[in-house]
Amino acid sequence: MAMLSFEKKYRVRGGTLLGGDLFDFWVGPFYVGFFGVTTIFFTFLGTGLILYGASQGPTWNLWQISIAPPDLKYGLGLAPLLEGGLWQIITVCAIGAFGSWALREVEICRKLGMGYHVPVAFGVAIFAYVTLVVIRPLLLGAWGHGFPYGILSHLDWVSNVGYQFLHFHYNPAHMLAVSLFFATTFALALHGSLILSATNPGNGQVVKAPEHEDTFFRDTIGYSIGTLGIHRLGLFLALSAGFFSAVCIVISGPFWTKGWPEWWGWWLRLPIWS
Ligand code: UQ2
Repeated sequence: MAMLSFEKKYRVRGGTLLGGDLFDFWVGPFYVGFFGVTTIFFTFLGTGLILYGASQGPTWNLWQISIAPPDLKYGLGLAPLLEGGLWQIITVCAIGAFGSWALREVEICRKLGMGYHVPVAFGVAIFAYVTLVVIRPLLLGAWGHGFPYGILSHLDWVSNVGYQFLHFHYNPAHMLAVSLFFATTFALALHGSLILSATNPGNGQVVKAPEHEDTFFRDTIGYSIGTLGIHRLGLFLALSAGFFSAVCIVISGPFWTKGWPEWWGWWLRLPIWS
């Protein structure tokens, strides 16, 4: 079905979670909805506050601009605007914008009668962010444990927190997350190359079907996961990578305070060695 006639058929009222018919309309190609309005609100407010924070800082160098969280002495309380208060409001705006965007996706899924896979997948990314700036700081007792909003400063934060645990690569959840990130790129490389090889075979040649795709992998490794299966696997690998990234940072501090290499002492302490 051509896009324009498809849109006529599916650009229908209903499926909203909040606001009823009030915001149930489109602006050009974009669905608005109650959560479109809240997305715009939080995005503009948050971005404006970042710009204000930058104007109060020492530099306009894009790489060096940074909005820092409060000092640890403020604990879980509110901090003055220029001493982390901006970071706190910007964090609320970010979560408001990300959450609104996810709920707008849900409303569009409902309109189209589709599954909620996309907003659920986005939800895992939001969860990873919220773990860094809310859950872990709450568990550690200070907003100052959040990461600063700056291009270079957030890299410094990752490096510093990593070295606090001597060698972060020994964190078992970090190992899992990294392996899942690699497996995700491996799966997408296999899938992307397979699809292009079948559907773009070269001038004058006929486009190949899933039978060819299945046969390629049966011939090479004796197994094909299938056309639907590869997408289930891809989603599973990618979401697992994000999930275990959140786990690896939330256990660092709240549940393990020594160096990560030491964690592996449990293996040396097994009674079977004596
Ligand atoms: C496949 C299949 C596809 C694919 C790919 C495979 C026809 C178009 C890539 C092969 C994938 C396998 C065997 C799984 C590999 C496992 C990991 C953990 C990366 O069989 O079906 O559909 O795109």
